[in-house]
Amino acid sequence: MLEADKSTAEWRALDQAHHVHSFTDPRAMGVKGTRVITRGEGVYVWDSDGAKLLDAMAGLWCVNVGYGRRELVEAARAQMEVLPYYNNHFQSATPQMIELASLIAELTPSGLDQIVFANSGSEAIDTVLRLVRHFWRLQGQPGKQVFIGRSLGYHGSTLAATNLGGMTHMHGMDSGLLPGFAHIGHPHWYTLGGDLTPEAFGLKAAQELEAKILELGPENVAAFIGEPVQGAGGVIVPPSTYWPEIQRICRKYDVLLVADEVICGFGRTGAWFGSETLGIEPDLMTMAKGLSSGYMPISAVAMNARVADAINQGGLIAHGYTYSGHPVACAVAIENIGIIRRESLVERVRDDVGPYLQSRLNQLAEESPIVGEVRGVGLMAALQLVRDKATREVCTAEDNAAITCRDYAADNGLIARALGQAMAISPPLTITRGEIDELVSKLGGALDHTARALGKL
Ligand code: PXG
Repeated sequence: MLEADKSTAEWRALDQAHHVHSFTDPRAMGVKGTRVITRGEGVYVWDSDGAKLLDAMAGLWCVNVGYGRRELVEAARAQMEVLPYYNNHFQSATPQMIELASLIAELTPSGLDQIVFANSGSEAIDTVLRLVRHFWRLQGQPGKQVFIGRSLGYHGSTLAATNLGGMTHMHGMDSGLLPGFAHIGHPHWYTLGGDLTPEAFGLKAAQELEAKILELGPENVAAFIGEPVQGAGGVIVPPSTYWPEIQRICRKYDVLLVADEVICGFGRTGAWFGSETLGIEPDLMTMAKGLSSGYMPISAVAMNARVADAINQGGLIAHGYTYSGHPVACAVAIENIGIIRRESLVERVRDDVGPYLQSRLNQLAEESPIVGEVRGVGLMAALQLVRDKATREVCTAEDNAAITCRDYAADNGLIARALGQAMAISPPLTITRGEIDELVSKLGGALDHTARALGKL
């Protein structure tokens, strides 16, 4: 299945005839046509017309070590030869799942030492939901069942993950929320902070959690879940006051704190986990994406001793998937972590390319009449597109600014993400300063084009 197998027109016709896409309006795609990506190397991918694109989204925030890594190919091949499949049900294990579990326990902040495997971020989230509810029953508090998430939170698209998330257009597809889920607002100062300082707004946003817990009754609340930096919701980096206050409130009412590290984990923020960057000490963590750099589907939940000990002493754990701890996925994840360590990618993001990217984006924002805010940490960032910088009036859907910018960028060799009316980027951690310059220059071109379309340039 090489790119030369079929022409782009042939791929598009077959695609339209038989393939239903994720998060896509099929009518819009029918007009524009599918972009067929055929290969990747480093920070670049190529499409079926041979166009080379700098992938500033690392796939979907996941290809942390970049494309084309022979070490990962070899790890998968070697494992398939020896043992392509075995499971962890009914007291079985493979060496790979045992080794990976101990590696993850070593990398996560202290105390998160018990690991449950799954195959996607969404499945890890479902796993948390089931294990936490089980935990509270074992604790003799069966009433503690409600999970609190946040608006614009993204935790995946299984039923539980959709309900935990705060994407209203996703809730709409299921005719609203299921019982057992509640939400508070998100901590985006630029759009919601008004006249408050970011610090005062951070406290106010966190205190919504206390009000929600009291409204529901602490005896009914199982856990609060949040991404350290909200990813799909727009790369929302909370003010410094936010997470300490959230944590204080969780402890006060004995509500478990779950950090969804699916995007932030494995170096993205300049630490192994976003919880370290943001100063969070969660009771449970979910991880996926960067765990294997997207080369194989795999995810995990890490639990602290309080939760894990209760569950481990609570009888049969009636949970698990056929592919939980799949040996090929584990072998690839082990090698992927090896690459991140050998190439010091986490330190590189923290000390070198992360600060460089953020400072180049801030320059870009100063020069552009339509970028009101650059937010980000490490190698994740978003540029807020605005009508008016002085009043912080953001663009609306009618302006179509982010889509205009994204499409122009793609036509000119750059994949960036339109998130609401912001442009998001999250490139491979292997990106060089030279490639960041190329990224920023292409993004600048797309922003200028958008500013002209909006009559601002
Ligand atoms: N948690 C977080 C924080 C995520 O970002 C998931 C859970 C679910 O993972 P799976 O592997 O089930 O997809 C995610 C996934 C986007 C976009 O539009 C983001 C994700 C997935 C698809 C699209 O930016 N993140």
